[in-house]
Amino acid sequence: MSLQLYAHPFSSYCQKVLVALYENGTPFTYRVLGPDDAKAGEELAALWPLKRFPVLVDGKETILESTVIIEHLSLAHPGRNGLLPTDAKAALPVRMMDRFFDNYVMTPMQRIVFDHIREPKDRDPYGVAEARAMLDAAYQWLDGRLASREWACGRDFGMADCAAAPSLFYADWVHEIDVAFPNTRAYRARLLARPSFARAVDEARPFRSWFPPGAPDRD
Ligand SMILES: N[C@@H](CCC(=O)N[C@@H](CS)C(=O)NCC(=O)O)C(=O)O
Repeated sequence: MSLQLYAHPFSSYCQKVLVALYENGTPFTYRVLGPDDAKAGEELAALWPLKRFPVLVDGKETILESTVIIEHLSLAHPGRNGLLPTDAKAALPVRMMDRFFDNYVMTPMQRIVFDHIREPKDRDPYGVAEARAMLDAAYQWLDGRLASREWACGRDFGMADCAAAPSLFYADWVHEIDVAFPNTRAYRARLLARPSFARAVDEARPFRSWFPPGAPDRD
């Protein structure tokens, strides 16, 4: 049975998984969530009542969480890019950097984005200021790490880069990476030039008007 991915092209966590799939040309059925396919939304709610996406269905297995989906793909559907080293110890830095991008780039980025959806009376300026400070600290730490690395963990593009691509892409839209962090800025540009992520970005272009703070006229 083919893989089925419940996802939306404009969603950052879905792009993370799409990059992994596109890196390896892994065939899958794309169940695009949205008003054009109510059935896909109903199926998602039945599979995962928390209704967060992406969700991957592989035969009888339902796999939740973008990181676990990529780990599943690398074990069950390995392609030319393994995405994670097979050696357990060597895989740890990849998992560490995946957590870094989800927790300290994606999470504060989403906090800023979601603040824009709230009624003005419910906005949280303190939380947004905290998120901006977190992003600056993350950009700075990453800048040092990338001084000697092409990708998040060195020469091989892997799972951590799948997480980095959409998180830095959108984070830069809400809190631009300062010119004081040239390695982080150059890494984001390399990610955008990577064909797997360039494809995900192109597929999401029609939805840019949905971006709550307003998408900038670039990228
Ligand atoms: N930790 C989850 C996060 C998934 C997530 O937050 N997805 C967002 C889209 S980027 C979502 O489902 N949003 C729907 C909502 O908040 O109702 C993962 O890694 O897959």
